[in-house]
Amino acid sequence: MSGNDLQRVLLTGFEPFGGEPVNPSMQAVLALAADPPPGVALSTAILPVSAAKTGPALRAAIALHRPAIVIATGEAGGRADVTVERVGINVNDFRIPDNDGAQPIDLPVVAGGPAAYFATIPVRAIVEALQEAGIPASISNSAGAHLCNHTLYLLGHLAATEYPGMRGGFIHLPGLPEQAVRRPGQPSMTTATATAALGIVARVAAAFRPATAG
Ligand code: PCA
Repeated sequence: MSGNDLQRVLLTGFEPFGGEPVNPSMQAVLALAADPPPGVALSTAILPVSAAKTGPALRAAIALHRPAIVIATGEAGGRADVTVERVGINVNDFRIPDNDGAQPIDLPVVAGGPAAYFATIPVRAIVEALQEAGIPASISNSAGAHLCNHTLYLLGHLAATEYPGMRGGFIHLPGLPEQAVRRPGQPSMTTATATAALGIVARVAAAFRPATAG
């Protein structure tokens, strides 16, 4: 396969937020940037956790890298496995303030936009590939209403309005052991496992060819 056959994957992580010193998504994305999985043309970006800045940073990364597929990732502290999000809804309803102190409640991500966009990466195949590799994973039917959901919604909206054919999805990662140790009973996943998981996600998403009409 020539390099030109590879579909470029843009993998994004988020900066730490909510007073945490680290974000597992940032750690895993940086690790993959340093050691990309074979067979994937990979670009990476770390996004700010900000209602005002996340969208512009996502747009800038897409304009720069021109990916066929965008896989955004973030932290879902308290979840026990890698969750592949199915849908982004047109709601900003932040449980906690973002890193600028903003906390939109009951507002749309895109005023006048559709209610929701489904992820366009193969969510079920990704979950199955992760499980086959011995990594706990499941489909999630809600990405919440903070910046992770916001990002998944924006990916759908950008594909619908500016980047036809671009596919997008969102992966939530559990907290890191060093975070969970301060919250007894909270599940966690190491950066090594989370990094392996995102490598698998990128490979499965890039190998997938959606059925074309006709
Ligand atoms: N998790 C938050 C926002 C940034 C992140 O890593 C979320 O689940 O929306």
